[in-house]
Amino acid sequence: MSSGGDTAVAKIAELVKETKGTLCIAVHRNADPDAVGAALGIYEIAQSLGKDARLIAPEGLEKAAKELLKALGEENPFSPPEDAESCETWFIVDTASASQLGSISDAVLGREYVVIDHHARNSLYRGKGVVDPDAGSSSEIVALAMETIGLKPLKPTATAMLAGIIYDTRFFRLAKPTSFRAAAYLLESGADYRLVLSILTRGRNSVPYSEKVARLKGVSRAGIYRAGDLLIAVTCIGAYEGSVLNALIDLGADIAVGISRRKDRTRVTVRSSKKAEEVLGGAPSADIASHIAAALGGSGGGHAGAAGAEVRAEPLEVWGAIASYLASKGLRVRVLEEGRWKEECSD
Ligand SMILES: [Mn+2]
Repeated sequence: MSSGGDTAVAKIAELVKETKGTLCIAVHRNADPDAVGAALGIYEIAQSLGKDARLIAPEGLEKAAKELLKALGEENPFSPPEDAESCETWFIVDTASASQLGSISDAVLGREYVVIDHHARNSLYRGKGVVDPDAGSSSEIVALAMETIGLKPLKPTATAMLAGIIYDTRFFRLAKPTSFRAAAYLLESGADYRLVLSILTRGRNSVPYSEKVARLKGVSRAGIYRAGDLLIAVTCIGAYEGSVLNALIDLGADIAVGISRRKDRTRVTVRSSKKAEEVLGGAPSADIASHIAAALGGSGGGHAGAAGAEVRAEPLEVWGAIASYLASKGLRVRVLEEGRWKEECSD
């Protein structure tokens, strides 16, 4: 279904040109900076072609996106969902499914529409547009489309699109070659890099107090192990598992495991790095979660980088199951530092 690549990107302006009547550009609900950046880019392409264009946000913008627009001195350029009725054609950006369109879903799907997205699975795509999982963001797809037609975005748009790329690639950690190419084009067009960094890092200080405590506790309790070249961190946590494990991955772990005791069961959360994927093959987080579930009786599954399992077993048995998964890959676990997670998880 994908129609990625340079030739497809070159067609985006053509697709805008072909639209008839009022062109509306939709983002997903609770739109993030990538959705906003990509939408503003399409809006500018449409304006440059003399189209009557409108931006529609079905259910508002998320915090980082609001702060971005505020810092750019833009009044919220999005029209309310009620305006969707007057739209004759649509561009849907950064949105993978009809449910993400919320209340405007029927208005959009009843019309001609074009999809611009980078999610691996997009159930809206009907052959018109670009769905390129090899792109790190939707904003970069649109930026490269602008470059193709020699259209330099205005400074606020360029800045918003750069924010979209940096946000979705987690500060270029998940960047693809096109992310850097597009970022270079946006910077050359006047994007304000320092403003983007200050907006996107500001959010970090607004992490709730309890989440910060959970992260610090999780890190301080962690046991550190080595299997081949992979570093594994295991910790015992009761809340904010994802946040704690992402912090451990950021600190250098290739596999981070959070074990959480519940009354009669043990919840296991797994995150893993790109390197773990290269070394172990398959989808490591999901494979570990499934292995734990199969070994100990329970359920488990997820994605390559993030997964979870729930079992009726002791934390030490969970660790045993992880070690047996690694053994099945020919890796023996060695202890670098036991940490305190076993004690913390033992009552
Ligand atoms: Mn995105």
